[in-house]
Amino acid sequence: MFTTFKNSDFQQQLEENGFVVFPLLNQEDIAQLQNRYNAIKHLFSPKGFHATPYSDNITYKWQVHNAIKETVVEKAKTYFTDHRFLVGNFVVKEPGEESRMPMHQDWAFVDESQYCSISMWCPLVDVNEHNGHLQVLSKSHIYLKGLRGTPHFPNHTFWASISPEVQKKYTVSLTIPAGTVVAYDHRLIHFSPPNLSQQTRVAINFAMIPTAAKVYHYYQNNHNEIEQYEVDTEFFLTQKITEKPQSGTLVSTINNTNTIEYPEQKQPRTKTLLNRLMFWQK
Ligand SMILES: O=C(O)CCC(=O)C(=O)O
Repeated sequence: MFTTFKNSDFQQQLEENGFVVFPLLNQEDIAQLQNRYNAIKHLFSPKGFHATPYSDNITYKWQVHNAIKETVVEKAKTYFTDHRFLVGNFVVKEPGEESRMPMHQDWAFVDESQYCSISMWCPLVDVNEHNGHLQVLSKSHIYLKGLRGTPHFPNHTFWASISPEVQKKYTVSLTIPAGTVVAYDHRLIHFSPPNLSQQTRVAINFAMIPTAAKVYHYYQNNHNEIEQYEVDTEFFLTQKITEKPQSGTLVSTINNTNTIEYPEQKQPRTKTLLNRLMFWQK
C-alpha cells in the first residue's frame, strides 16, 4: 500500500475512510489568502458555486495558483511523505440556493493503481450546515471504481444512483473552523449544501501528489473511449476544461467502466442463466 502521510493515524484514517481532518492554516495565513482573493475576485465571480478551473482567464488562474502555493506549500509538505504541490484553486459559494454542489468525485490525477493523490480543501471562514460545509461519503474511495475526468465523466446520473441506504449510512458532515483542512483521496465522493448565509464562503482546494508519480488527465472522446494524457501543472492552468486537451502527450486510450460496489448498494438486476431456467420451469 502506498503511504501518503507521515503520521500513522492519519494514514490509517485515509485508508479506511478516504479522508482526514486537521488544522493547517493560522489566522495570518487565512487573512492573507482572503485578501488575495478579494484583490482578484473581479476577474472571476459568477453567481452560485464557482471554482478557479472553470475560469478561462489564464492570468487569473496563475495568480490563484501562486497565491495558494506561496501560503501553504511548506506547511502542507510537513504532513506528507515525499509529495509535491500540483495546482491550487479557490472554491467559492456566493450566497443563495444555486450554490449547492451535488455529489461528485474529483478527476484522477495519477495512476491510482499505484499511487494516491490528495485534495486539500480548507475553508477561510468557519463552515456549518448553513453556509456550505463539506460533506463526504466515507469509504467511497474504496467502493467507487473507475476513472474520472473531462468533459464530464462519470456524470451526475452515475453518482446520483448511489442508493439512499448507502447515502444515509456513509455521509459525514464536516462542520469545521476556518483554516482546518479536509485532506481527501481524489476518489472520495463529496458534496456541499447551498450557502444560505449573507457572506460569501471562500475555501481553497489544492492537490498534493507523490513526487514519483507521473501526472495524468483523462478525457472522454466522442467514441466514449478514455484518452489518457501525460500533463504538468501548466496544463491545469491553461486548458479550457470543457474542451479536448490542447497540451500534454496522449499515452493511451482506455476502455473504462465506473461501478459502485458498496455492500449495501442494490445492483441492477441481470438475468442469469439460473433465473431464466427458473422462469421456463414455471
Ligand atoms: O467548496 C465546496 O463546497 C465543494 C468543493 C468541491 O466540490 C471541490 O473542490 O471539488
